[in-house]
Amino acid sequence: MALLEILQYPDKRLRTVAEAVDVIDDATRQLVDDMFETMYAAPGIGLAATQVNVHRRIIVMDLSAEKNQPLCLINPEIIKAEGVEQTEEGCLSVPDIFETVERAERIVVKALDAQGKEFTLEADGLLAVCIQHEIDHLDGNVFVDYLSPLKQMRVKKKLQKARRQAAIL
Ligand code: GNR
Ligand code: NI
Repeated sequence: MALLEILQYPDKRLRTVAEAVDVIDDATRQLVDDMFETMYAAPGIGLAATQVNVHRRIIVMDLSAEKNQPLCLINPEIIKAEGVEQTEEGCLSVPDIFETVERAERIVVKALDAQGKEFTLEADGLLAVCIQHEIDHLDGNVFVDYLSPLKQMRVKKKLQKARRQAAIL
């Protein structure tokens, strides 16, 4: 097990489009384990491989309060989406920034689990939001991209300031 480094916005590597996984081998399962450990330690409710600079289509999530319901999606595909919902989102790659984003309200997603078995999942609420947020990462997108240019500039300034402060302390 290992903790992985999480890329920080606006790191250009977050713009990489991840490639589909074709073989799920021991190294892939090791990566999934390390991603879970990194997500739980952060702590976060989801993590995309893109955020740990691995550009393959792998997502881990756990929305349970007890942190005992790990969910791994490999090569996820949204096969149905309906409705619109606004939710306040955050991101481990954009620390301490929370902004409202519009997403589909209900989705059906098809993916492989860590054993390579295909499954479909119907999701709404925060789970649906999180899946869409993570698939965005795999496509090189960050939730900040949905904000107005002015808000995006403010987010960048706030993150710069926080990093300057952290460097001094
Ligand atoms: O931990 C996270 N919380 C969160 C809250 C609202 C909407 C999306 C998320 S995902 C985020 C973890 C993360 O950055 N995943 O990419
Ligand atoms: Ni994120």
